[in-house]
Amino acid sequence: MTDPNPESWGSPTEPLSGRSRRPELEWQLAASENFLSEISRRRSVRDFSSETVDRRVIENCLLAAGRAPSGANQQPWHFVAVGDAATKRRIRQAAEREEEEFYQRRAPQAWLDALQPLGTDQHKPFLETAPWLIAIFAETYQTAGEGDEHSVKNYYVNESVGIACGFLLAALNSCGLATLTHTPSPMRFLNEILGRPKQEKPFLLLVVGYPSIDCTVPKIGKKTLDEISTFVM
Ligand code: IYR
Repeated sequence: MTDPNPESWGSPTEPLSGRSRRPELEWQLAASENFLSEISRRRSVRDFSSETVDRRVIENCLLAAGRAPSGANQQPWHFVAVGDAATKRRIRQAAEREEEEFYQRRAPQAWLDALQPLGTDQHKPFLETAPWLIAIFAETYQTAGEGDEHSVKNYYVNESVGIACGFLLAALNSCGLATLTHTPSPMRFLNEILGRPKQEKPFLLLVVGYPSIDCTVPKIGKKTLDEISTFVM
């Protein structure tokens, strides 16, 4: 039988702070509109300027990403923020090798057709131009350290890391930074270049900075509310 005493169900609890008040509807509508208008400004950018971004801004955004909910609160993510020119160059070289393979041989014609509106190709100069690259790794299981045979499985890893990346994109956008979600495939070269252990699967390579002055973006739209949602009420 379940123990009726909630204190014995799990870890100790604490009062929920800061979220007990029910907000006024007017405030809530304005907040949702502001968030929508801010996030609507986000575009995937492929022409970056080399203007620097203070490390503390990146740190705050990573802390925001780390607030994401995760399976069993295992927080199965690791972020590597790369601002070093030599490391960015190595990443660009490795990514372009994979991309060339992709565009010249691996990608089926249907995939190339789907990418046509984006105007992408194997050349990725932004991996060197942008001030920061953030490689996000998904921790499939945990070990106590190198050589440790005993491992603990993580749950809902892709969902958890995907949510953390969403938080990160929103945080970076909120402080006026442009981003590109880049996924050279396969991305295992990131483990080697960045010295991450094999249980960490490269999940996403984020390019972060400011758009170049003459930056253009493809003319593409987003689906309407009716297209993306259904209300049952
Ligand atoms: N990784 C390649 C191809 C690519 C694939 C998808 I799906 C995109 O939305 C964009 C690009 C590249 O970065 O060029």
